Amino acid sequence: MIITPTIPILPYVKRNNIKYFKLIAQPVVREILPKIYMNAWGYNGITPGPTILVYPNDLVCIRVYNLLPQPTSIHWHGLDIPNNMDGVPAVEPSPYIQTGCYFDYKFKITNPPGTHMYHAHVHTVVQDMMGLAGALIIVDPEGTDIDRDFFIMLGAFTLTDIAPFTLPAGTYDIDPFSMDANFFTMNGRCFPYTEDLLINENDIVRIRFGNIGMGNHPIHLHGHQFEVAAADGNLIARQNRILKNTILVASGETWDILFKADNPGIWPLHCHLPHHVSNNKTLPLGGMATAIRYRGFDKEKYQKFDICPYQ
Ligand SMILES: [Cu+2]
Repeated sequence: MIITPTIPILPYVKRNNIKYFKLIAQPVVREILPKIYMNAWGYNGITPGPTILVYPNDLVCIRVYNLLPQPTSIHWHGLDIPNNMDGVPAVEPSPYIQTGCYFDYKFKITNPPGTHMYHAHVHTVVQDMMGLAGALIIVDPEGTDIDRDFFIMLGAFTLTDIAPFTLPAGTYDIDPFSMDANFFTMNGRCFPYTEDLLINENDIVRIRFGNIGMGNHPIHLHGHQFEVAAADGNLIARQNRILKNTILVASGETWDILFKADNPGIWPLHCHLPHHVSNNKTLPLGGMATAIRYRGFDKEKYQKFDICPYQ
């Protein structure tokens, strides 16, 4: 099962061997921290949009409605599909979806299992930065030895009219042209409002990262080394994998990492750029951070520092 904390899986209806999905591009209000809301754009009421799960060789029809105040499209980022379904009308024979209209993207999933994304590709400088993006994951039908499988979309937003060094409750607009983001998200929320990744000791854990945005994010995991298992949805052969504890997730990239849960605790998983783990320049840990939390871990027992750890 693929878990996308705080983001739902997109339902579908199957008829005549075709999977029918529906996405509505629309303005959404996203609570990124308790009582701090941003006026964003997203799909089906949320940003990032719902996660699309498909299998190799699936025939899909994804109907995209446009309730935005300008034309839009969806680009199926990383998928090898026909030119007219790729969603870049400025270049390709693929249509603009005008306000109030819809388009059916119809294609066959020809890529192997892997992590991909979808995002708007009209007025990209605005629409991507307003939040029009989501995950499209091609699931391995063979199943795997993965016990816990997470997806995290990285994000960065510039909220306007909020004084730096403060976090007043309110609803704020996004400046999509800004190069100076003040809020950094995992699946559309900032720490400590991100959701922990719950695991069990001895689990084999996969975390899939995606990034559509202005920034590049070196994501660091504490307490473990991980295998870099896939790049842009392409599996890396086991003998070619490197062990790391920080992976740079650049804009447009997806990376899958794998590790064995062999060090019980509550371990940070966060972007290593200091500005990206702050909420609007305030001091406490915030932004693009979450925790890997082992079930049953007794934090209080480990807080007794008078016990010599070497015994
Ligand atoms: Cu970052």
